[in-house]
Amino acid sequence: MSEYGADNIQVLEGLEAVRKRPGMYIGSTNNKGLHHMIWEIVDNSIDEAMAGFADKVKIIITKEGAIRVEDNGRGIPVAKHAKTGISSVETVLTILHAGGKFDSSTYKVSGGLHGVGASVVNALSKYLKVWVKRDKKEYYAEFTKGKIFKALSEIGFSEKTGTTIEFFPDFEIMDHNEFSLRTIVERVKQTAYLNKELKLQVIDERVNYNKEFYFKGGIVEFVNEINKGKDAINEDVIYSEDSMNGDDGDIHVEVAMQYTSTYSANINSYANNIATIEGGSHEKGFIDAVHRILNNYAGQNKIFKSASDKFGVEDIKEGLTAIISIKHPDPIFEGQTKGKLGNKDARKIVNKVFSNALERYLMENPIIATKIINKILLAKKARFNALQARETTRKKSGYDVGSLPGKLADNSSKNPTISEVYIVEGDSAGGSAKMGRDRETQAILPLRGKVINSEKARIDKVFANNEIGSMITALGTGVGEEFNINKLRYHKIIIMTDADVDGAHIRTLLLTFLYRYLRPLIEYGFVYIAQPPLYRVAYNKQFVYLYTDYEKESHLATLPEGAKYTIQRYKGLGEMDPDQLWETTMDPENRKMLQVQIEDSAVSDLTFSILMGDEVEPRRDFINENATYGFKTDLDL
Ligand code: 0RA
Repeated sequence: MSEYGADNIQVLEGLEAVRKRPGMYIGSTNNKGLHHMIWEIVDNSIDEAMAGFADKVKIIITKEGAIRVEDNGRGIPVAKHAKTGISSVETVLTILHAGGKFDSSTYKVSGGLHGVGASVVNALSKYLKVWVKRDKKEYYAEFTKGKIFKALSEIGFSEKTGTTIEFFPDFEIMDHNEFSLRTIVERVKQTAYLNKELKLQVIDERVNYNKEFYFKGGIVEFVNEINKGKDAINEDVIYSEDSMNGDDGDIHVEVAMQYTSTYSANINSYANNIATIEGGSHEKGFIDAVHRILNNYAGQNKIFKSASDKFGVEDIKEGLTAIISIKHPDPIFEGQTKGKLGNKDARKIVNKVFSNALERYLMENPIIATKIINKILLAKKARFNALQARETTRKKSGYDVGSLPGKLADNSSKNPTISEVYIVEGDSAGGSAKMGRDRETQAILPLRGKVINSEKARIDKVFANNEIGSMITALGTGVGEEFNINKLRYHKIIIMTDADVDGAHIRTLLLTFLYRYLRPLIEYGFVYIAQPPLYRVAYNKQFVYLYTDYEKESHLATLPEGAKYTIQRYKGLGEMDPDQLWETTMDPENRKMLQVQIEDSAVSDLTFSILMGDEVEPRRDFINENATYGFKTDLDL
């Protein structure tokens, strides 16, 4: 074990820079940046646990709305730091250690997305308090806006060891938001699944919430959770774990997978506990392994008619749920959202580790192996039919690739960055939208027939659906292997449905399709939900549009007692004339829209399966509890 010391801190720099340009260090000052502050602190405790020195981390949202993180690790060292002349605790919390690592002999989760450390959180906090227990003593220090307020001192005795940090964000710098229990639990739960030895406890003192997350089975339990309610083909999750030497030291690999009788793929990868939503080398290595081993197995067992016959990658993905979790000594995160693992060595190593495990599993379980092979044969057949269905749709409707669906009222600009397409439920609303729109930038695609449920239907049926077909053509990107984001014709895809149950259902069907087949459109933030008003209140010859029940109640409360007003409740978009629709829902100056975001793909997969899958009961419960359809939505004004 290397000692924490001056050598490990490469650049000493004050915290003024952080307060001047917070976005550079914490990503943003919005709600996301605010929660990022928590992970910067928690990750240090998790590192301590992953190094084998702690087994429990507590995250507490205090009554006052501060965050307190407690671990039972060794405690941050308190001795004087050679370079700074102050204690190591104070050094860690007040000096930006660019590129510095405490201890490179262990994996660091904090080497991840930002990995900027506790000092950045301190700089952005109105106050930060730290308690350290070590060497039979307890120490305390306090900071304000990153500066020492009470220097480190001994405050008592303790038999225990560990670190506790409490901070309250400085809302002069961070946007005024509150910590979200849901966001915290979602991330904590994921971390607990990925580290089977770790106990994570979340307490929200504001609402008396207290729960411990501890999954002895780790990612095997994660897969079971995702597949709850689905029909498993291999009852027991196939699992393997191993460490192998890569370019920068040992890479630790864990993979769990299970086939179900569903049609979509749920492949979720992580590197050093960070979700790699754009995939990357580790995910490629896994897919290579499954693809190659299943083809080999089918070949050896004379499943194919000719030697050149093989499963495609898309075939082996159908109904496949997997978690790939690696711990890499020096992870590189690339891509648009820094969500793609770049390390080349991870591909080979994951491939090798999982190939061995899968090969052995198939040999030892020939009956299940046959079931899996049969499932993939069906997928292969369906993919062939889907190609034909797409061809037929093109021919039947008299257009070839590139020509647009007849019902699309396109906009005149050919510049995708300023172009928007409204996908509108029903012909009458479509008519109003066409008349009310800005013709240069806004295209209208009215939906007439039923939108197919992409969760329950196989790929060939999905592509044969007329509404899906016209949507794909209008968007321009193509799907599957043809998908090309650079061909996207509109940078805002806006779903506009009625504010009733049917509207919500159609919206969910559309989102399910986009999520399953055109996920990058959501990941890049191109997908929005229009927010038509629910009410129009007329009073004293004036009227206002109100978008939620809360807004309506608040507005009515401002009217004088006994005021004579009228309320109109809009049930459908069709009740608004073109001018009203423009003014309330489509005018970029006035409209409110929700941007669709994926919080965590594994969790989203879960909510999608619940919403759109076969199980009726969990689905009903879920709709009652949750209105956001597994997506987080942010206001975009
Ligand atoms: C460096 C060295 C040692 C512990 C830590 C850092 C440490 C940091 C944090 C941050 C939150 N919780 C933490 N727990 C431990 C240990 C040095 C030693 O005792 O030998």
